[in-house]
Amino acid sequence: RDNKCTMAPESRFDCGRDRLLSQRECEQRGCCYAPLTNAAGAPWCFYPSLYPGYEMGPLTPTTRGQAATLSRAKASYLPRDISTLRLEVIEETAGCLHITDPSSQRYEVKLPGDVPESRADSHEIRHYAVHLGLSSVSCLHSMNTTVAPLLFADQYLQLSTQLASSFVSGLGEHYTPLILDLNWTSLTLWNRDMAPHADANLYGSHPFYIVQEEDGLAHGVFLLNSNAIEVMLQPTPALTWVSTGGILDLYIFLGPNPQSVIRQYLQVIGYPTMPPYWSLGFHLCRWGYTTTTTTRKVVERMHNASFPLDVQWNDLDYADKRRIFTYDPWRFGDLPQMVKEFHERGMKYILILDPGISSTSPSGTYPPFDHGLKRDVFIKNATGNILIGKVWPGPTAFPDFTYPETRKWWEDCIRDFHSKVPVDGLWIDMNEPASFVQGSVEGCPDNDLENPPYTPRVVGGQLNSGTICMSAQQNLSTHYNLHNMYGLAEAYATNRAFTNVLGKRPFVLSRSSYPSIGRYSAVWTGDVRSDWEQLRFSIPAVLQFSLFGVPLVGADICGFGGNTTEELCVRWMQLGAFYPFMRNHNDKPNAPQEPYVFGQKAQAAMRSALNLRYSLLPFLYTLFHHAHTSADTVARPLFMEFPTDPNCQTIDRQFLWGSSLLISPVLEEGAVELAAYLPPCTWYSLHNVCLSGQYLLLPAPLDTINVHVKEGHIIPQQEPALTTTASRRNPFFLTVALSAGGWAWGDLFWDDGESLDTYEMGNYCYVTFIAGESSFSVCFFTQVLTVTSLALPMSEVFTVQWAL
Ligand code: MIG
Repeated sequence: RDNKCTMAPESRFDCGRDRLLSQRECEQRGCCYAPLTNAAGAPWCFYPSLYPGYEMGPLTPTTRGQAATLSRAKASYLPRDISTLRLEVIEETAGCLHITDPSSQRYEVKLPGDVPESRADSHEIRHYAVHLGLSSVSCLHSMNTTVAPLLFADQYLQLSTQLASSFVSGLGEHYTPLILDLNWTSLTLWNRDMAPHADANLYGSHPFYIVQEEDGLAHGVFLLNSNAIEVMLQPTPALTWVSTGGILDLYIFLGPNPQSVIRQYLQVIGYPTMPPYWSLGFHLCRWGYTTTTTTRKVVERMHNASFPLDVQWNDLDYADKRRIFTYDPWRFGDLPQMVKEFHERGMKYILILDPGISSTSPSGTYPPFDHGLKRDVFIKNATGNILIGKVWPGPTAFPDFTYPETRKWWEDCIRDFHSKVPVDGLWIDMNEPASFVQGSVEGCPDNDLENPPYTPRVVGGQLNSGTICMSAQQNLSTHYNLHNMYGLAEAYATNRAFTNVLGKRPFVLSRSSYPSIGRYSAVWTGDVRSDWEQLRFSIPAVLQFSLFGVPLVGADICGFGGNTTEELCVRWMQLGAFYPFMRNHNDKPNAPQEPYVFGQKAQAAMRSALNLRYSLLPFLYTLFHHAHTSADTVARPLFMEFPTDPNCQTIDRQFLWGSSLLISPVLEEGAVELAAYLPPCTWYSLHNVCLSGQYLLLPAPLDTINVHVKEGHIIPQQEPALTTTASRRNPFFLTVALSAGGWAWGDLFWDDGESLDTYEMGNYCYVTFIAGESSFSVCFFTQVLTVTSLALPMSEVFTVQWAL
């Protein structure tokens, strides 16, 4: 017995995860008990090397792969243990392990929308499996899940796996570096209205991780499960999934490189949507633009100070008594007129929608609630009455977006509102869903859903903290099972409804997220504070959403909480100019942070960052095209592009746009230079300074953000303007960075920027640029329709003017 308990502290797997155990209780479980004084975090009660668990029966072929029965002779220590399981090992898709209870129908995740179309390269996954000589059984082994016992009880599912390396990313949404800390940390996936800070479960849940292995190889794992999940990370290196329900539906993506891991993941959850062109422009928002007069003045001052601005926003201020689908008759009485004026300037307008529907307006005065009642769209409590929580308008009911009739009602609400206020985008906030009372105004019943045998570490200590009751009833299942998908369901409903209303590409911005949300919505990283640390952590936050298939993402520029400073705001505008989604947003009580409130020097720096972004929008838009059609990432971690360069494995203070533009922002107060890493090849600044070398100290005065083009690439650009409506009419130009061999390549996707399915229907233009041998050619649709030969200048980076 003893020698089964002698593993090194870092290789111990916790046997007392569900609760704290005394020595006696630990040993009653048949586990090892050995206190440690010097290995902080390692468990004292842990599984011995041989611990009784499920025995696997023979594998028999199924239509999808092979299946076996798992059975255990003696129940585990967990309540409502399930002693017979069905294991299916699936070979046709990336799905590898599928573990269910054959004797009862357990909740299983169903992502909204159609199953993603099978993509041209969907055989890639099987191809690699064959290539690596994996049979279904070795697929099991490639995970090495035998390091600790599998547990499967009604409300506690546990699976451990060894990790191929310590370079693990993903498992959002958390406030972490890009590479997760494996030193006995735990990450809970439970959507929560919570300002980003360490050790907290935040707005979204993404049970997906990617592991960088040796030699540039990578693999990824996705647990398709929407219950509360806690992931334990330990230095073995190893990882343990604990979920409070559902089934174990585990996908393994074999890569072999990081970018193909992400593509394989997105083949399961869906490729990102193509955003409207204007949504890549600059967005300005704050809580506290209290009237249309104020809002108009903001636009006026931006314009007068020559700052590009595509989209003006309003927060809750616009709504009458904070009720969505209404507007305040006094402060926002001429809202429709204001939106019209913005449109006449070539601008767009977005406002906020919270899901909570006020339930206390006098009957007949607030149609969204009255109609919702009639159409039975609201979530019910355990006894079948409408569950009432509390949000900004006071007592509120919550639409059940998993119910088809709710989605129709939502579309009717949007259509009706849009006929009065022709908004261009919708901002869906508070959709964790957040509530100011725990569970409901009447509390929650005392049962196993509200107080499960094991509650993962969540902010507030209980699953129903800051949200609605777990035993609330939705069309598809209980809220206990569906909570993490509330925001996704709302984003899906909003995207579909808004598409039908507009007949154009919709723009939706969601706070809460779950896998596949990138098909429907952009995401922002919530209530970040105005400080340097939060500026710095916004990069891994944005890059993580890239890994999750949500390329259109950004943090609130200059910070949401607290007052910004001029220097911080300049640096944040410079970095924010390279967030795929660029919005400056501020909380109500704070000092203003619109670009025009600062001194002339700061304004000049912000203006040049904005103009730089606007000049690069054709390139950014083309990257979104590749995200939409090939699941490429837009904002890209260095390790994706240079997987074999060990120096890139952990970098998250710099990042790339696509494969050719390297962004190295200043993240420290007072800094005027910056230690940057340039992967080995030649890089050019946009001002024709050639750099090579690896670790460099780059000058970075306040008016500068360092951006470098990789040799061999051509960046399509356009003269900036105050809106994309105007900039899209400006001449294009190309920045060409020749390789040592004297050639370069680039491309451009161009369409009208707003129609639906332009790629799918062929209403676009795709241009390839090739420079080499003193000639320059422009090819349309890869066939050479127009070839312009020009004498190339002798310098290594140069600009070509060109008109489409
Ligand atoms: O409880 O609508 O994250 O961006 O300004 C705060 C007011 C509600 C939270 C969002 C924030 C927004 C704010 N909202």
